[in-house]
Amino acid sequence: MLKKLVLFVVLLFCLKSFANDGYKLWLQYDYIKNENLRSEYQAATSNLMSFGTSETIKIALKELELGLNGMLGSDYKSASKNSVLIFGNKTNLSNDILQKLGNSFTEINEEGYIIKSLFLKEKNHIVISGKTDLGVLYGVFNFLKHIQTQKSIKTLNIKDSPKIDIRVLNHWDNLDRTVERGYSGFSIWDWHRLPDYLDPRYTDYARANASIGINGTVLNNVNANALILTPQYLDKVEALANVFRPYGIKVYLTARFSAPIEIGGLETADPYNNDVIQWWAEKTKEIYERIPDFGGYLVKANSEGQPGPQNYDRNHVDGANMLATALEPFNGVVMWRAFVYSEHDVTDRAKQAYSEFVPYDGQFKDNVLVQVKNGPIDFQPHEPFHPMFGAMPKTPLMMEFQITQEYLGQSTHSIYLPKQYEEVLNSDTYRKGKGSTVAKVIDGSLHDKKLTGIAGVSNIGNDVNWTGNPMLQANWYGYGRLAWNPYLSAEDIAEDWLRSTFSNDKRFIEPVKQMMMTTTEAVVNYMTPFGLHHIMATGHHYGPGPWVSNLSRPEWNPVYYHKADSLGVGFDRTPTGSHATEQYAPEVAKKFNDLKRISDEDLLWFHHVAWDYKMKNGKTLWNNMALKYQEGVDQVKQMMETWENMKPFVDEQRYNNIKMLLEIQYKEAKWWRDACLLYFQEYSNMPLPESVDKPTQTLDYFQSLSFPFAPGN
Ligand code: BDP
Repeated sequence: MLKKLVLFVVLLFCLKSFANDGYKLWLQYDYIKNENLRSEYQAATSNLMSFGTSETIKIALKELELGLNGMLGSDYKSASKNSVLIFGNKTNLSNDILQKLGNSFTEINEEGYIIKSLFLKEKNHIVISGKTDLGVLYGVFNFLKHIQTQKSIKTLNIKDSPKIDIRVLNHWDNLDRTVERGYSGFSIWDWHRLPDYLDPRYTDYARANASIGINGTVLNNVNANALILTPQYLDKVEALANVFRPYGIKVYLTARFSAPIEIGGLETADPYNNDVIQWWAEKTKEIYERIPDFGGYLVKANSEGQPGPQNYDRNHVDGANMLATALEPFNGVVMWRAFVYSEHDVTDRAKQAYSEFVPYDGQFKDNVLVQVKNGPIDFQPHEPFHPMFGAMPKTPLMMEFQITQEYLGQSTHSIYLPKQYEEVLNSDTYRKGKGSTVAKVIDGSLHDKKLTGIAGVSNIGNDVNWTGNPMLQANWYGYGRLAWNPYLSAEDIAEDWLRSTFSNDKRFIEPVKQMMMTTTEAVVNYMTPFGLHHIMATGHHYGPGPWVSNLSRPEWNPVYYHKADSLGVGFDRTPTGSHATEQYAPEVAKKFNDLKRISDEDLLWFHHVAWDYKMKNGKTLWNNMALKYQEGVDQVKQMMETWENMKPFVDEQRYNNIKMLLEIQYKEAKWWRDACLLYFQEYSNMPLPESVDKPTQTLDYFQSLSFPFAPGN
């Protein structure tokens, strides 16, 4: 009997290392095998004392117990009687502890936390505190991260606060559970069974977000359906808000501008019409009666066919301010998107958002944020930063990053996006001299903003591992970390993620971290080197389509963006072309205009360059382009090789998962290289350099491929 039991336990243990479906994300809480470390952690945490009775504090306690049990073993509590781990918000702590914490509380904001080691009444204490219970929860997650990443907890003295107020995910999820640009299954919101059936996944979602500091979620697609605002759906939204609340996650909804007509029975949605104003006021009140901490509305107006104030000869300010007035009594905000472009503007799509919005600076109400995509076109593998950043000193500008990989190989390509986010955040707008980075615009420090925000278009779906590819969990994680602190380094975040998600073994972390750090460069190389952009196939954007020229709107066609001809390739946005560079501060514009100073990665974004143009390295543009495509392919090969060597450190399930996906990525990188080079060669009329692999198919073949059921469309 005993033998059988032992066998069973051993078997269970082995199975564990084979099967990890990735559902637990970065909250794996794996047992720490290093005995010294384990006893250090055990000694410090064996007595937990929580102060406060809120749901949030209960969650913090549960999380500590779960994490410590997992990492230190179930007997950790008996380790020592001489130390105490105390957590609770400021108002609940005893005076002697408060005295020891001194003026720490003046250094954190409402969501911030303190973690401090102190000696009191003959005992070692670790105190985790904040001004609010939510701050305490964030502190608890941070403390657990210390142990997950195996840092010393002997003398802790941490004070940390989020630098951005609104840190939201944008779900482009539809009410029928399809997800626009979603590549990880269907929407996790099971609208049909809500509000009565509460999928445990809602709690797990809130917990994962809280663990990285995300504090809001926009539940539905920016291409909005007005039904979400009907009582039938608000019942469901309310149920979700109740689940999320103790985790500090506020719910926001996208507001379809024509909702007063579609569900309100009015004849107009004109923001100057009194009935319309009244309708929004009442609708908003109805929402707050259900959800007192409702965050507000996200609006896509007069963009890609969505209705908006311009349908009534009003402008964006009129529309945004009307909604802001309705939200004002409840402290709600409007996130008004700047992603607008019109087929009637023949100059340059990249200029339109700036041209349309910058003149409105100073006219929006205080509770309006203008939400701007990271670059001026649309979430490309590489874009220069959006010229609006820094150009509207009187308006809070929110960053919109895309976590889902609409244009970056979707969920099969393992791309570590925080590297791209970091580049954007570090870009210097020069709006108030050198050092006026995009991060300073977003966190409000450049122009002293009271309200700040950041949004990430979610890559989450109902796939068991949430993101369709375990490697892409890092993008959700990294987005959250940068939303909390936009000055963190992508490399440090990658390391934390790897340690929390897979292993603390250096032989694993170093190579995989290096691999992750090359991925954004690789995808640019094998898809759109030197500033090429928007050359993806039509509609689903899956795979190459630089030849596409038959779409009804000029700026939907790849040929509009690359402008390849017998002379050269690239979009001239300098003063000899569309003048788009003039939308940047003079220092930045000068650099972009100057062929000698512009960085290679922005070259064809801003210039039409001859095929035989000699680049900085002395080689022609054509040769460099071909070599870059090849380099991208080689980089993916290298990623595969790195991963092959990681087998000993990763459970079999996730190891194989990632391995198969890397093989797809490699195949598709070659597809991109071959299709693009064959196509551009028709214009350059130049041979491929020796070291570039010869395409194995014809251009006709690549052009004949079609994917009617590619996801996310
Ligand atoms: C584009 C997407 C489209 C979105 C749009 C947006 O192709 O699905 O609706 O952006 O951000 O990238 O509104």
